[in-house]
Amino acid sequence: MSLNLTQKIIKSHLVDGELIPGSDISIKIDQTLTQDATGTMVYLELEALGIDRVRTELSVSYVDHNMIQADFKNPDDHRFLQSAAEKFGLYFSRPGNGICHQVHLERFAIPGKTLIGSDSHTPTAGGMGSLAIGAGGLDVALAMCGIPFHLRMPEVVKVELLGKLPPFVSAKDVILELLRRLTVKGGIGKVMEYTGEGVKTLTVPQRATITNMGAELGATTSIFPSDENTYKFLKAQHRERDFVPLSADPGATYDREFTIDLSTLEPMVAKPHMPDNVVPVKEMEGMEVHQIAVGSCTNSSFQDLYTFASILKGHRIAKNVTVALNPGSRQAFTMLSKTGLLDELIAAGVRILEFGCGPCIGMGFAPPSRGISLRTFNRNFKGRSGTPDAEIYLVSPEVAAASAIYGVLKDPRDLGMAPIEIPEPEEFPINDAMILPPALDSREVELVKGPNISYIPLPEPPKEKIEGEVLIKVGDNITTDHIMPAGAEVLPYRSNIPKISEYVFTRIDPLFPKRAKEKGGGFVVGGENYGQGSSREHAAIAPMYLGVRAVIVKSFSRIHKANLINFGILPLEFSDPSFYDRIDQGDRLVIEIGDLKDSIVLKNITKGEDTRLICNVGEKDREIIRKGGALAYYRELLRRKK
Ligand code: MIC
Ligand code: SF4
Repeated sequence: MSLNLTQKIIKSHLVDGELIPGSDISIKIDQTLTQDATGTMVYLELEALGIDRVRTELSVSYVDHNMIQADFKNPDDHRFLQSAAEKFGLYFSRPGNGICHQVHLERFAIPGKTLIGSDSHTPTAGGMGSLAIGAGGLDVALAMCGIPFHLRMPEVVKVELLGKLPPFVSAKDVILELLRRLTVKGGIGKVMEYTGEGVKTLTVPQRATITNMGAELGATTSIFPSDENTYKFLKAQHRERDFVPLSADPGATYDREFTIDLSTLEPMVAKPHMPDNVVPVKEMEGMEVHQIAVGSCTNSSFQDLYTFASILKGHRIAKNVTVALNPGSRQAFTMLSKTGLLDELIAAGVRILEFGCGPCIGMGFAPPSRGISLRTFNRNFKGRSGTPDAEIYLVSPEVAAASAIYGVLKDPRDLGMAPIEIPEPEEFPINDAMILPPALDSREVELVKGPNISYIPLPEPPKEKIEGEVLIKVGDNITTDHIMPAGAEVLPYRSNIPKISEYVFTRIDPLFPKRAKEKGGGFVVGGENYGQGSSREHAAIAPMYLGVRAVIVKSFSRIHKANLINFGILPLEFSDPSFYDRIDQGDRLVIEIGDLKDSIVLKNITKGEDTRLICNVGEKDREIIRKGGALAYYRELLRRKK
């Protein structure tokens, strides 16, 4: 039978289940990655699971999100992560080496391998032909213990690319166009598989921009075939031995298909406050801009930096804008400096920030009040930049550069410049000195924990009947940034659940944590696509710590739902979505879960009404919830295996 590329990789890693969309499957995981903001929990979980050494082919711990080091908390986390990498046998990418996804693409990703990462943009490695999936931290810890990754078999969507991008139109515009067409819910339960003649016109970093931001579609992952461009990239990384040619079988079928003609695309912009609020730049040209930020895991490859710098060459940034760059990796930046273009950026007045996530996750370079900020990033959720009333627009490096010169949103095609020939390096400068290899013998290594590194609270197994108040009612597309904000104030508490729980939902309702504690916990009610965005399991652990027992919504995002299950919070969906309108914050609810079947009765005592809720999870997940979460469930399993 002819298989598409996604099915081929899943089939070759399948441990359990069948390739039937929607059914439960588990797959063997070859590689894992973590970053510091989710990683501290992951290694506390690994410690709690009681294993000595990771069982994957390769696991890497990156430090890229929080490097502000305003006090001891942050460097303590880095030291803990380094000691954990040593103890459990991981590679450790030191602070300042670059953003996990960019470095992983350069140095570790391999076509045809499975990768899960405790970061939602792990699909970046799909640009290399890896099946790369974002997951909650505990799922990544379990994969490191050799436990197969459990998911619903996704539908596979064929995205056929035709033609070639016109000058000054970017890979970013491809994914913005997809977001415009499909919305932030359009990819849920799906893998976006790219095929067609247009594929060979895109380099690996351009493909990675597209697969990276496929996360914003809610897709399980996105993937490109592995072809001669993949070989060229790997060879330039001195990794040609990792090359495997991969593509869909001739005659492979897909669950859905559509086409994008690259030659018809134009520069696009995602307006505040959602990545799918996309219009052509032309529609908004001339809008005054106060700040421009270039970088993030979406657009900070050498090619992106080269494009940005080539357009700025010989210009000064306009006096009404400040412009900053956070390069994706030391390698990309070194390469830029070798071309001489770094000097041009400095001369133009661009501020050079650290090689890391930086402003993308609100770690510095916040916009001014009501400021308009253009960013080459992937998320523009309200408040994420650190300035609650800022307006964030997502654009390509080409649009960012043109706008930096004029101080207004500018279509780069109107600059009158000759098209930029982006060089495809024959060889990248390889220097892995900032990646510490796994220790050979780690029996004596101790985990180094600072005073801010706390414990992992565990949920109670659920009672047959749960009664409580609706602590908050929220709308559609609520992100994990709404549930558990990040940024410079909150990120230092990622290793300290009691402390970070004081910030749950505070971007929507500052009184939420206090109310949840006073009421002794209760329920959260939400709309469609609840929990979209990041993979941070803190958006489940911290509400669980505050006593949230069930989240009742119209529909969930994939990673957040898995995190709720892992931490024993019941993920429930309305069988009749109109019942959502008949519940208010403060209503007293009872849910009778009995032995946790898929249909559960909800009684709204305040309104005197009943409805049915659906607990749409597989049998294994039911058992996990019954046992009081995945840590308790798997700890017992691993102990028995020993
Ligand atoms: C993000 O882009 O939101 C993050 C910060 O990278 C998160 C991970 C985190 O919250 O630590 C993600 O995308 O998963
Ligand atoms: Fe870092 Fe931003 Fe990428 Fe998240 S989206 S990994 S914060 S650069």
